[in-house]
Amino acid sequence: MSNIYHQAKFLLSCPSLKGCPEDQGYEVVFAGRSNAGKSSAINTITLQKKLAKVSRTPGRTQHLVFFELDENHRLVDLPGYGYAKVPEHIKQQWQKDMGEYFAQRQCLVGAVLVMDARRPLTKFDQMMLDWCVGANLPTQIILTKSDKLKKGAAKNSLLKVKREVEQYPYVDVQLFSSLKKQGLEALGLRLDTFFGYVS
Ligand SMILES: Nc1nc2c(ncn2[C@@H]2O[C@H](COP(=O)(O)OP(=O)(O)OP(=O)(O)O)[C@@H](O)[C@H]2O)c(=O)[nH]1
Ligand SMILES: [Mg+2]
Repeated sequence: MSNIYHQAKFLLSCPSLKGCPEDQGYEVVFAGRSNAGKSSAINTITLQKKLAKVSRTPGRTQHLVFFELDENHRLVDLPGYGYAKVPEHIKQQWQKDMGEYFAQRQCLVGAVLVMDARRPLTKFDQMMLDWCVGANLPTQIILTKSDKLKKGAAKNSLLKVKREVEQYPYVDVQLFSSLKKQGLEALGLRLDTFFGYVS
């Protein structure tokens, strides 16, 4: 995998689409339920412990957070959706904003859909997947926290999701653990293809 991810720097964060960086260059978004492990996955892929804020409390990331790899390439940490403890109208607004982000963002070249390996494809996960598929977006589903599952259970989870998404040619699935750094190389190679860093 390319080592461009290691040079990721915080660029900006914004509460809604209005504050996003200009829609140019190439962007890969990390999306998924709150507490799934999106921010942790960004830290893992960039080999930086504190780049994206990680928290045990679901709903930590409430802004769209942009990290730049260089002036034309960015990673984006989306707010976790499905968080139960924010008011319903804020949830609705997030959902609307995120739907628009997927549908309208021209520089978006790929998505990493982060799902908990222990309970993948919740209805929220399905909604995100529909946005990705609807936007014809190459998507890597990472089943995180795989360290919390025994080998057989992790494999079953992987097979289950694989079966569900085999109808979509641009969607792939892998196991991932930020804690054990499992699946890091596979994710890095997939990001490389999203960005076009193919050697
Ligand atoms: N065991 C284990 N714990 C993990 C892993 N990834 C994340 N966690 C833990 O899960 C919790 C949530 O992680 P975050 O990375 O903050 O999750 P997030 O999806 O960014 O959450 P929001 O910002 O709230 O949407 C933290 O306590 C992490 O330490 C993993 O691979 N294995
Ligand atoms: Mg987060």
